[in-house]
Amino acid sequence: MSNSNQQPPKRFCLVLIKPSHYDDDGYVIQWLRSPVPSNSLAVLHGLALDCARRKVLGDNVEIEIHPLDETIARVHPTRIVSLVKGADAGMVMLVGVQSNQFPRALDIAAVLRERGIMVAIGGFHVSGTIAMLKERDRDVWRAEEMGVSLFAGEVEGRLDRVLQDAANNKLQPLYDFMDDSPDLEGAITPFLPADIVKRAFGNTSFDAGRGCPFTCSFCTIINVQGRKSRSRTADDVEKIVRENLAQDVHSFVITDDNFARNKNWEGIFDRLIYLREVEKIDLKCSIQIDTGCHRIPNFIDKARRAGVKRVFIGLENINPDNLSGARKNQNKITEYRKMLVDWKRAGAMIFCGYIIGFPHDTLESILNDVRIIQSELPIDIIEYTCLTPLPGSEDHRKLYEAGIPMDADLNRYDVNHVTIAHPLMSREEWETAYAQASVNYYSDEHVATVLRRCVATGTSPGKTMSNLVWFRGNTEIEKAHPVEGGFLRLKFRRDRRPGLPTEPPWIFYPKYAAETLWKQFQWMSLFLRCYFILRKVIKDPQQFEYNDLAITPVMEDEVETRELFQSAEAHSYLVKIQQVEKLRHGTAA
Ligand code: B12
Ligand code: SF4
Repeated sequence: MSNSNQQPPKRFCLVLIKPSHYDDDGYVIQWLRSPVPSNSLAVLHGLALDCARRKVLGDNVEIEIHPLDETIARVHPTRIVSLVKGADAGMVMLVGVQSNQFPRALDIAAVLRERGIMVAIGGFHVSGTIAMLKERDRDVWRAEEMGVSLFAGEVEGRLDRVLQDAANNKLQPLYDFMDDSPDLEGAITPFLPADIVKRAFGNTSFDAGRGCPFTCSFCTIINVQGRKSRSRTADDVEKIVRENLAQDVHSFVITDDNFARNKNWEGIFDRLIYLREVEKIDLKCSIQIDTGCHRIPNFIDKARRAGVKRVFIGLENINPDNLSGARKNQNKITEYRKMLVDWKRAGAMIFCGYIIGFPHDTLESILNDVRIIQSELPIDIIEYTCLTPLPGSEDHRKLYEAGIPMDADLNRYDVNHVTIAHPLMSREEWETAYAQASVNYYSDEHVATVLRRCVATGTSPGKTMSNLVWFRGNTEIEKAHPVEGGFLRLKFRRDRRPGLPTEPPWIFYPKYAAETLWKQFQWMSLFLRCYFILRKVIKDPQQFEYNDLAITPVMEDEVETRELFQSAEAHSYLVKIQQVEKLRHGTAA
């Protein structure tokens, strides 16, 4: 048959946008470079590529995909309208939209919907509120009103249908798969193109599994992804690694909330060990785990051999009453040091999440806890967050159902803002405690201590110093939470939150230039200060003999000697666990 009779292929334009959110001044938070790429975007992009390859819209339709991570790329809604209208058909997907990103997502959607573009939105805010609330959340309802299609649940195995509905102009108002979580074994693998990965300092991300068995009341994950571990296989993970090695990407952020409870953790580690030790492939990764992971036989040792260089641990608090109030009973303060020392021995850089604003916290208790952590626990980096009733969590549902006031602006649900009242602290005290905890932890003196511990235990002091600078600088200089921080803040005059005035050029540009120069100056001086601390530490002839309360091996009498166990709350916790131990061994409590 002659080619001249064939129709040229039709183009379906699919734009995938992972939105950012607004800063306190109403400008979109964006950077020239930002270290953690969006796994939600990687997942949707991987699935969309698969749909394009399989030609799910028909043999004569090419699906062209445009992934955009707004944290590192400017989103021009009007240009996107032209892009979609320039094709034969198309749609925009707002992906992985968290609660704090929902207002920004709606602002993008509004422009697109006004111009007749089909838009669908999914991610934790839609899924979490649909899972937990009896009524429709106010902002989700606004999306529906605009004619935005909602997607609740996970899209593996379901993207064909959404795309086909869009191609037939029959996008449904709601796709609800909350009761039917897909199996991840053999699922299409997440993938981000090299140009996005480069802007994330060469890191890419993938989720090796979803779901967590625990029941923390502030957590959304268990209500959205469930409590049963669903995992990718070792073969899937090898495929992800090889696809990325092919584009010269060697650094992976594994985004499972709790990789230690991934049912395939061992098989996945064994495969990574094979790649590193037998095939001599240079790869490294970061994982998130819980505080009980050191009790899993071989976990830490295999993590080390699999190239785990950074671990994120949900320590959350050192007050047992706060932990049990949040049903985080798996966090046992008596085991913190053993677990941390084991990771130190494995040479990993330790990042701990720490929540500020639990009901028993006061300004004084928080600063006292920071001091105890500094002297007794071998943590490298602390990531502070404000206790936030995140939509999708049990905390949020309870407050919502009880009619207790919560901040109405979802943009503030970024765990960097106070959004509820506290029983013991005023809002100002809570905000002061949150800011001061960071200032105190990242003091020059403590930076020196952390670096000394690194040298003595075999973690890279240079890399740790860079992370200390990063966390301190993003908090103090950029006023951004470090995990959503970046290098060189970008601001666009016209990208301001609706409702706030567009500043005239003669005010905006000089202010932005002065602010940028001042910030770079502060970054430079912070870097140099920490660099000189590092030099002093590594020039110390006694550097390898350094020892202190935090890195010394765990001893029997610690509950009597360490300040960590001297509070009234710690005392009653110790009594309780001693009673449990006695019962377990058959003696009367
Ligand atoms: C890795 C991670 C990060 C990474 C990367 C972000 C990312 N999304 O990849 C970093 C470190 C940057 C990060 C930062 C933050 N994060 Co975060 N993060 C996670 C984590 C642990 C994994 C994300 C992930 O990969 N999920 C897997 C993906 C595939 O799931 P998904 O996004 O839901 O997408 C699926 C479906 O929803 C659906 N879908 C999604 N979008 C769409 C769109 C359409 C159209 C369709 C059809 C389908 C669809 O398909 C996907 C595949 O099935 C989650 C918890 C979790 N388990 O998800 C928290 C989580 C998303 N983060 C959260 C928060 C609060 C934050 C921060 C605000 C605060 C902080 N300090 O941590 C910042 C925000 C910064 C930012 N710009 O994203 C909350 C959000 C809660 C909420 N109600 O909004 C979560 C749920 C954790 C928690 N504490 O409860 N995070
Ligand atoms: S351990 Fe982490 S992921 Fe699991 S329920 Fe608690 S907060 Fe959620």
